[in-house]
Amino acid sequence: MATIEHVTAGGVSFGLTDEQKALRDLAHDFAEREIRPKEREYDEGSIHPADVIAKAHELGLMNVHIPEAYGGLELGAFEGMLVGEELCWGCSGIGTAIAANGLGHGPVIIAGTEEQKREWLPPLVDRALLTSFALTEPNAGSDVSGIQTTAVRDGDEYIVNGSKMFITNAGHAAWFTVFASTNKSQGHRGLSAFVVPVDLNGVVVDKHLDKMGQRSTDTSSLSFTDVRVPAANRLGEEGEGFKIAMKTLDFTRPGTAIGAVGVARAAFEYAAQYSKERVQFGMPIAMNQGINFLIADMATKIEASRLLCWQAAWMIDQGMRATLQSSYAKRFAADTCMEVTTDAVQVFGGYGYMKEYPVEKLMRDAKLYQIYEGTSQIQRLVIARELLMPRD
Ligand code: COS
Repeated sequence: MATIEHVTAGGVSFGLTDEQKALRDLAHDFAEREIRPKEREYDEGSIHPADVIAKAHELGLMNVHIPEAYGGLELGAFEGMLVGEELCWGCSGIGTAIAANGLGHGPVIIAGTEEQKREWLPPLVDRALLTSFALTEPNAGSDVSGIQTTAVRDGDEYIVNGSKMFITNAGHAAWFTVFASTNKSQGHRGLSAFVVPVDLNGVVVDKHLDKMGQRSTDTSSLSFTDVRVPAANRLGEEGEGFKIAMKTLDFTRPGTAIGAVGVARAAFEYAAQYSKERVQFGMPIAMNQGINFLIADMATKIEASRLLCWQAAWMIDQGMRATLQSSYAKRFAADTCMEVTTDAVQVFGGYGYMKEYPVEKLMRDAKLYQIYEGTSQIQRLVIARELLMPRD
């Protein structure tokens, strides 16, 4: 499917530089050679893709935003778009396992002190270590201010108690960014963020959760029982946890949304190809307007989704606040992905519903985009608030 390149309008350039094209081609090639051949087996077995993660890390396709000062590539949010779309075009289960590391260590980049960045970021460059963003709880999903995990100060430590739910890569993570309440009476203003290594006493990875789609990304629940976390591991001041979480999500939501574009593009490609091969009533079904209008709508919505992702990433790279644009991208790309993959199954008809064909997996994988990193309803809530009650 053609993508926009070298198009300029109103002073905004959509052209990719040679370096950006090379990065996209590297990621595409990696997805084709290393991810696609494994996607089915890893999906069926819900297998953690440690081998693929290690190779992505070696090639520089992981942790791409870590600043150069800490050994990283310091790629912009826009470059992240080019990598993310290709990896998830390969398989969003494997792609998410790679990309979610950015969510895990994002709060350190955003809110860490110089010392904290020196401690936590270089090891991620040296080795394919995983990190997790431990925000969601059994009773606090969309409502972040309802977090019940507590962190009580005791000298130069905090004692952390509570549990976390649906945590990406938690079963394989070296450390977690944990959001906990340091002052219950303050609601969202009482939340704080901590780096919690998995080997501290009292940290237990409870359960690998069995999911509908994106099955090769590990999703686990966690619990903390009297875990003594050094106060030096607190990111930002006490009470700044909520805003650190929101700023992290502003940055990562377009990165997740572009994964949905990759999945939708894969579904589109399979459906377009199949529609040209499948003959019914003496002609390829692509000749039928009922099908070719579907194909046209799929392509249009994918293109629009990509543009929204690119816009949000561009704003982030300009240092602008992109809360609204990140939610536009996440909402539209996630819903588009669900629609496009559902339509791809429709184009394949009975075959599309069979596991033997690739589109049923894509439809299962798509659903998660409407749920994680803020449901499509939460994105609408953010969009409406940003439009009707804007903050500066
Ligand atoms: N950047 C900086 N600050 C932000 C912000 C952002 N994007 N969004 C909100 N804030 C600030 C607000 O300005 C407000 O500040 P004050 O305390 O100074 O007034 C504070 O944070 C609380 O904001 P708000 O009143 O909007 O909070 P709500 O409790 O109403 O929740 C939503 C806001 C729903 C947007 C938030 O809880 C959310 O994003 N939920 C979904 C969480 C999610 O994505 N979960 C998935 C798990 S991560 S894989």
